[in-house]
Amino acid sequence: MPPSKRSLFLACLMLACGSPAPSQVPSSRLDSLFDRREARIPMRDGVQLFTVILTPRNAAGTPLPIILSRTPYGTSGWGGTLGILYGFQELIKDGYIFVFQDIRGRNRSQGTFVMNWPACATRGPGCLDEATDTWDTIEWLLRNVPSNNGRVGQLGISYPGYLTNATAFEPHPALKALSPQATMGDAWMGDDFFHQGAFRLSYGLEYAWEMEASSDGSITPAPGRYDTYDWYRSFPTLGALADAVGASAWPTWRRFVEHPSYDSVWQGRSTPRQLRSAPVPTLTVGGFWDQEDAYGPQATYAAMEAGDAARRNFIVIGPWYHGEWFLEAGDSLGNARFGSPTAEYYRREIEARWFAYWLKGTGGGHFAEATVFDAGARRWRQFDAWPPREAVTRNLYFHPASRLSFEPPTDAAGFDQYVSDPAHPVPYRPRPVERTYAPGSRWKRWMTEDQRFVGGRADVLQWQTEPLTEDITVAGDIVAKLFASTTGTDADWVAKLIDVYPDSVADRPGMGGYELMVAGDVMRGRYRNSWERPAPIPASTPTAFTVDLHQQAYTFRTGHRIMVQVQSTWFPLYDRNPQTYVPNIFLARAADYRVRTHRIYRDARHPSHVQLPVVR
Ligand code: PG9
Repeated sequence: MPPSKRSLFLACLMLACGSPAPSQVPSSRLDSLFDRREARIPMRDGVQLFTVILTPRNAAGTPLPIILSRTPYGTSGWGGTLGILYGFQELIKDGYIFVFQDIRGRNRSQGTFVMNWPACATRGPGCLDEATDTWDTIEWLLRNVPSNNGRVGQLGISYPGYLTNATAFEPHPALKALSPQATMGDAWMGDDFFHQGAFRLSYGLEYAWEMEASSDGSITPAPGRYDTYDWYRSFPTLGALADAVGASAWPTWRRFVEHPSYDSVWQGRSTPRQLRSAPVPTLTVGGFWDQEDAYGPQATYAAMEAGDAARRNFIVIGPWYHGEWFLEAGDSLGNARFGSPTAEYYRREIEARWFAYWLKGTGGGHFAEATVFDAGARRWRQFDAWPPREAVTRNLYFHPASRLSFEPPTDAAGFDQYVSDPAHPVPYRPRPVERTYAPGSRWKRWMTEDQRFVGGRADVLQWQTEPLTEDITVAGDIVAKLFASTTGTDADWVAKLIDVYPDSVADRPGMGGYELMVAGDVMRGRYRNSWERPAPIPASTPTAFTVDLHQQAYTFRTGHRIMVQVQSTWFPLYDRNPQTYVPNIFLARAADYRVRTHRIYRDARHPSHVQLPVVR
């Protein structure tokens, strides 16, 4: 595919186009709606950034605000002028000048692309980063775009969401509203490339391949098998895989290899670690089932909230995959049904009103601090703090015979165990595991797959409650506290919180007994005491591990059960832990990968449990 089509295709898959948007506007309407102008905007160092400016034809000289979106995926793609016909329909009706820009080194812009370009450590004349490029762009737009009203908003989803957050490091005074959406907040801690130390193998490799084997996304990753589970498993080590595909030529892959732990390279790229307040009114948007960047919106909102004395910081989290709210109706995700078009509601009632207030001064300006969708109860909820202050932590404890209950264990000893074999890892979703962004890939909905597909495996443990006699609603942070041991010296711990549907679901018989993952994540055991300084796990010794499962707003309904699953592989989304401590897993030898026995303890001294934030 030619480069421009390729990047359009890439962005399309990331944002899941292909599922027709509910009320599509034919693409020929772009020309009838807007006057299009292309510009090469000079940055302070002389580099020119390719920019498309769309001015509504019917504006007739009325001063309008500008909405800016910057992208690495091409201004003609879904994050640019094509997407405008889908996700921006409500904004188009209200009347804005839309501006799309290729960032440095991507597509038609000059300069060098740096994946997640770190913000300047100190601001000054020599400093250059995404914030300075955005400042220079806005300065130029204000002077050169006729009939702008001097007010600018910025939004973007995913990488463009990260770019929107980056603007906050040095916001231009004309910038009046920001909406970072599905933002990559911290690529090591919980977003695209690592989760709590475990490397996102398939995503990290395929994304770096797509973005860095060419400057315009024109290279498609080409795993040698349709079922990439088999393909990734055929390489005994990460080094063998990298050699086979030439990954050492890609800067981001080299970053993985040279910086496997949470050092200054990752910390310097983490927006939550650096943003301390919201200098501009900010509406952060995320999805609870975002398969790429669920953590970023939660973490960046929380970081900005810490210093938000001016009350400019707001959050929306819906029942969505990565960017679903931009293109779809949002009434379902995989087999989960939400009872109403949640994405349409968000675009019309929240996003459009948000920009109209801050950029045009229309509306009352009353926005809930937090608006979240409870997919179990199928309703939107508003809170005046996020996580809600009224949430009470209740612990769900593991017991013998696969039981889970709010009663702590009293036994003096007790554990369940499994054999974890890196040669036979647990798939993270039902096979075949198509290439991440392959046409028809089930990537975007994997987090809502029925977890029964692994329930019968001997290397997946599970505990579940009796059918609930009343609804239990959670809102906020969910955390698994595991007491575990390995016969080796390193191990990964995956914990999943699951809603088990009743056996009989009257209106949808096919959902009988469905196991919907409400929250889940992985942590790499070597980082249990420090993300910066890994250490071996003492062999065969009960040891405490914390797995952050992040946030949810969800009602487990009467008659449903709550389940927790624990396992040690989630492949090939996460690489295999050798289960033998080596200083750098990217350099591990085949002989380091060993079969180990893992125990999860559930006695009075080692009461493994999941912490639930329970609200009314
Ligand atoms: N999840 C993609 C990404 C964002 C930021 C860094 C790396 C990858 C994206 O969809 O843009």
